[in-house]
Amino acid sequence: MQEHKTIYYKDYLPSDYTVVNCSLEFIIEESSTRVENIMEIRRQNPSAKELRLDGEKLDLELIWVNDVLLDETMYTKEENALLIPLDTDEARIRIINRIYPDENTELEGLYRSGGIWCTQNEPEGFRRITYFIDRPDVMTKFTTKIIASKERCPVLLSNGNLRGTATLDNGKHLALWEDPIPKPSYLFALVAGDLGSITDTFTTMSGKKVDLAIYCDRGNEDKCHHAMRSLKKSMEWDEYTYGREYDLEIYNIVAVDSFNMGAMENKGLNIFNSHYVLADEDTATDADFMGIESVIAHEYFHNWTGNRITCRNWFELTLKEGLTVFRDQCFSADMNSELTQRLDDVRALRERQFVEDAGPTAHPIKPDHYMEINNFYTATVYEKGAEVIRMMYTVLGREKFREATDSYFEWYDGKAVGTEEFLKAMQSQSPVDLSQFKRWYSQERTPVLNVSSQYRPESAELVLKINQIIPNNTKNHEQLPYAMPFRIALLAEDGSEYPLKSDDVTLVHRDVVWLEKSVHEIVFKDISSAPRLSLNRGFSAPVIIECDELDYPFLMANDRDGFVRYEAAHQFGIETLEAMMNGAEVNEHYIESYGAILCDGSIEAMFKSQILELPTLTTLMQRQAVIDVDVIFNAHEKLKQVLARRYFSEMLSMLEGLYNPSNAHIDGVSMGKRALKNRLLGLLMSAGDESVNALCLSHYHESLSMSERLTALDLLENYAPDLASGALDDFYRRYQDQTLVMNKYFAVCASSRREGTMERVAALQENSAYDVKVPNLVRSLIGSFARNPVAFYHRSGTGFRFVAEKVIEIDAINPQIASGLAGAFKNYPKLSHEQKAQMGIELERIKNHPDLSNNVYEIVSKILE
Ligand code: 0A1
Ligand code: ZN
Repeated sequence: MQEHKTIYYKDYLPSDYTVVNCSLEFIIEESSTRVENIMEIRRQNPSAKELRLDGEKLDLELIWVNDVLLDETMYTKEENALLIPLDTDEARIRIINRIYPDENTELEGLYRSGGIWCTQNEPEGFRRITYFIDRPDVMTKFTTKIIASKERCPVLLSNGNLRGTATLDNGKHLALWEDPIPKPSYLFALVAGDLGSITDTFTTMSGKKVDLAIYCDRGNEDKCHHAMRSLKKSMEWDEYTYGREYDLEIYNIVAVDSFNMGAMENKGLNIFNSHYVLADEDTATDADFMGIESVIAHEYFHNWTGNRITCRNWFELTLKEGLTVFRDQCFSADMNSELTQRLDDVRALRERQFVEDAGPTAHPIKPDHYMEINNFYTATVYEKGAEVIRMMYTVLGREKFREATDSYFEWYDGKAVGTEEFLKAMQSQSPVDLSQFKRWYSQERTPVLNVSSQYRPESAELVLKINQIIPNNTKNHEQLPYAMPFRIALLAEDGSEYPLKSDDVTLVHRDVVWLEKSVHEIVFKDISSAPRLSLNRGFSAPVIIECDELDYPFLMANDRDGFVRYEAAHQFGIETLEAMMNGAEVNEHYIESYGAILCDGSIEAMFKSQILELPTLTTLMQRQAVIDVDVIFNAHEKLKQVLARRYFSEMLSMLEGLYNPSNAHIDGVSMGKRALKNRLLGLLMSAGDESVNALCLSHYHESLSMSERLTALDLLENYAPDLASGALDDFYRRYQDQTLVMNKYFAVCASSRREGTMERVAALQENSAYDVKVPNLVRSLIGSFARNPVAFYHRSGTGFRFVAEKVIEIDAINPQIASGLAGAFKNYPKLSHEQKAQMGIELERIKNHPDLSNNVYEIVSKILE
């Protein structure tokens, strides 16, 4: 059995040595790559006597220290390190080692994706390329020489600016890259291969010209234009919004098919999962187009928040990720609709992060220990991290926030820092003391605000009582109340807002109260009649609200805050469904309020489609003390049916009005129409009407946009299986050669709520379009199955067994993907006795598997704790 070590934040010490310059030479050959690494080392701790270099899976050939070749007695080689005695303040280390990119199935370090050599070094992949002090607080100037066959690899890329190329003997050529800006090794990148590209230029605000290029597999160049447009918009936005200018002569993006995550912000050479680059109207959904825009922006924004100012250690990951997610969310809001973006972000947060925060793998946005840092690229570090930044933005307001970020960039440019430094910059402009606010960084789980009110007509006062309920952490220790901005309104009969006047609380803005105490009793004055409560407007704090006084129909119809309107419908839906789960009939008031939204011609299509979405199975599961998927699923289907039957003709005629088979435009209005059309079709299909099934089939065939075609396919699969098989065959035939579309095909099959899904998923593993070594395909087929509650929680227990087998099988290939999949078991503590026993057996089986990775071990042992 392997030893699984825990690393603690409290043990952090600065590095004894640093690497000032690193000059790398790669000779790329078919079966292996030779790496020559010359480092200028400087001692930082005067009492240090031994240099420790990280290195994993490296074939060491030769080492020199200050030009003296070392023999094996002069250094110590451990499994993952090289120890060299070194008692000088400066030294030159030269190392030659060999690596094997074709054997690298973990996709960390240098590996081959298709025929392309590429790298992924965050967080600790560089040590699989050469020996190095592989930690983010060691910032180095890199130069990179790449030598490879000119025919196999006409394109040779690395970070920074291109300093020269040359043709060599034996059909080889070389490229020399120099990155003038010191960076941690996790931002190092290299790409070599035969790639197509599109190019463009961008002129920065100070007039410097930047050459832009996007590289992809030959033949896909036409699918890169949306990504290029997104890149240019991002560059402009960061100049305008944050005053941040790009700092190199070149910005390259490369799309590869095998990638563990979405994309990577390597300095001047981003490497992307092709899913977040390639798109055209025929093959990409609206969500794909939006995803590309936001991920391109995210990686670009990292140039300042992550690369120039980086993290002192990996516990500080949210410093760059929370901030960069916040920046990309604001960018997308500015490019599209602010409200739509906010609702999507809140929805994603609650579906993924709230679930994580409520389960056994919960952790603070700044964790204080980890076994495997790769397990901490989570919804908590990213999305909750972004909400924490957003709260500060809300408190400071746009202008002061900008001043604070200006200071942050000025004070810490070129440094590796932590969240404390960011908070210092925020505090410099904050109207309130942020000391207590810092608890958001160190505590875990989602706080609940219990809100009640009392109206005093005689004094025209409203007393608002807000009680923070702070859950214990995963170790069952008590936690302390948070400070947060809480945006509220007290609404009069016509939806207008009473001005908020109170001596009991700090109003950081007109409509934002600053909560700090576990209990607040706030008296609002001059309220002439009993108001309606409008709470947590815009989702100003990432909390759960409990309040039994909310007038849902009123808020749905009258609130001027789009989030509260949406939220009223959402909560009303939850209450209706939960009552049905307990045997009640459908709430007639809900049906009426739903109909009012449906038939309101003044509501913009995208917003309407968002409001009309019923609470998801995941949302409902999360609220149950003991999870019972069947009960939820049945209530959900029944409610859809009731709504569809009640508003059948309205929905049908609205659907027809939205249907335009020739419209495949990628703009907000068209996307909104498609979203609403898909929502209505989804409701109508649950009614079980033959004519709607036929209509769905015709939508499948006639739609020109992938969003519509895919929705129709999914609905046929779930509601009209007789028609589905022909449509699935058609889809497969059309797109079998396009791996990005095959991901969608596998996802539809694996998300099916019909009986027999597991058997079909098992069989699809043999399909020629499937490859267990390609993460996107695994996520689409196996990951979608594990996220399909109806199939995964099947009473037979076979869903648990199947996913456990896959976790073990995939762990031997790619531990990061395997541990992601193992997260599917995180509802273990909330299962019924019988299902818990079934899942427990599978979790034990995984945990006891010999040679299990740290990645999977950490997740499974937390779940079993
Ligand atoms: N920094 C990237 C995310 C990323 C992290 C790890 C990876 O491989 C192990 C890849 C990408 C981002 O935030 O986009
Ligand atoms: Zn990021």
